[in-house]
Amino acid sequence: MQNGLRFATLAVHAGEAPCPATGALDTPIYQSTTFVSANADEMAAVYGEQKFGYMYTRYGNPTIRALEEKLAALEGGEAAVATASGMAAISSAILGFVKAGDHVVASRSLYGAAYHFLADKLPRMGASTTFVDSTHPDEFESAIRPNTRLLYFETPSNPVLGITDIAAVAALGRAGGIPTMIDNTFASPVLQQPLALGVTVSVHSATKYLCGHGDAMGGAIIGPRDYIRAVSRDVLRDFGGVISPFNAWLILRGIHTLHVRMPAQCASAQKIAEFLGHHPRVERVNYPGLPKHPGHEIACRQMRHFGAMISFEVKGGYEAGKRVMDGVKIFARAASLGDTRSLIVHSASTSHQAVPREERLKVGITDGLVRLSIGLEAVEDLIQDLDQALAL
Ligand code: LCS
Repeated sequence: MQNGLRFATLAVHAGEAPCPATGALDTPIYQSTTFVSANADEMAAVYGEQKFGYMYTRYGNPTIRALEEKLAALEGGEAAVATASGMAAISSAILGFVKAGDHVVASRSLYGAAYHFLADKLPRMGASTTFVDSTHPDEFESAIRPNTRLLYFETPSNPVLGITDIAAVAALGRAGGIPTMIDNTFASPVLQQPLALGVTVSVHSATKYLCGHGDAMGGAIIGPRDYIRAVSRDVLRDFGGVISPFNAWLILRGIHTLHVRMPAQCASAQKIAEFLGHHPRVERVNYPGLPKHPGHEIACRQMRHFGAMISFEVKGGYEAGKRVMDGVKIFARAASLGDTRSLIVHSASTSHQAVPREERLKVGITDGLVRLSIGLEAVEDLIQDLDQALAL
């Protein structure tokens, strides 16, 4: 691809080209586990990497390769590797930096499974994590130890929409010679370009906005070429969390419209957040596009739009939150996010039911907290739906 092309052109074209053999314009799904060599010498050269070629889909596949090149182009990274899920991306990316005896400083406000990986799984491997409030980057700084090998955070964070100053954390990492890693799932590369702000590695649940249609699981790691090569060979090949060619193709197709979907979903989210902000039954709205949000100014600096995720506290606590979730007619009562369909979750009774109340309160997951993923329906219909559910 030519340098200097704009995001929309890259979203449509990067990583893809018509098939030279057939002229097929769309990238074929190479639904094959293995690839043939002409003779023993050629196979030896492919294995030895003296010659470029495919041999086995866990090691690489042309459809997956197209997705990886598109992801690298969109995120402005040197290279990318696609994975089976967001958690495969997060766990592999962390293991690309961390070994026994190492230490990680991570935000406390993270997607639950990412938190569990850092809090429970890393210690099993002899590494440890200190959790901090990443909305105060100085907390990162004071938690750094001589064996700290990674600073990890998510912004906006799931589900409370906390905003971390990306450039500030990246600068801390650079000053200490420590790599930094962001989960860029909530923003997507349309809204936020963390590598340009100095972050070392960006990870995604591609299951969400990148795919965009709620029909494929996937993940992505984007960063320096040598690191991506090391993660692919030393972690993914052995742990096995590779994406299927079909899911890679669905995500490739989803990305073609990412730059059109995302601003539309964000515009609706802004209107819904403003509506909720004025609603008498709503105690508080977490949306970085509202001037009242504590991270609003930072979000204005580092995001192009403010995202399509909102959470809000319903007056009346636990039962009131459940009532809103039960009352909606258009929003789907479902986990995940980034779909064309709008989704709703009452966190305390569903996604966070296993988390002790005091623990979830510490990260702002209050009893009446309801999370919305805003889709592509007419915003007036979504507002009406919430209005009638809040009136019940
Ligand atoms: N990172 C973030 C910010 C997420 O929200 C999720 C999943 C992941 C990583 C993991 O990605 P996966 O392995 O599922 O592709 N978030 C979910 C959620 O909020 N509800 O269900 C899944």
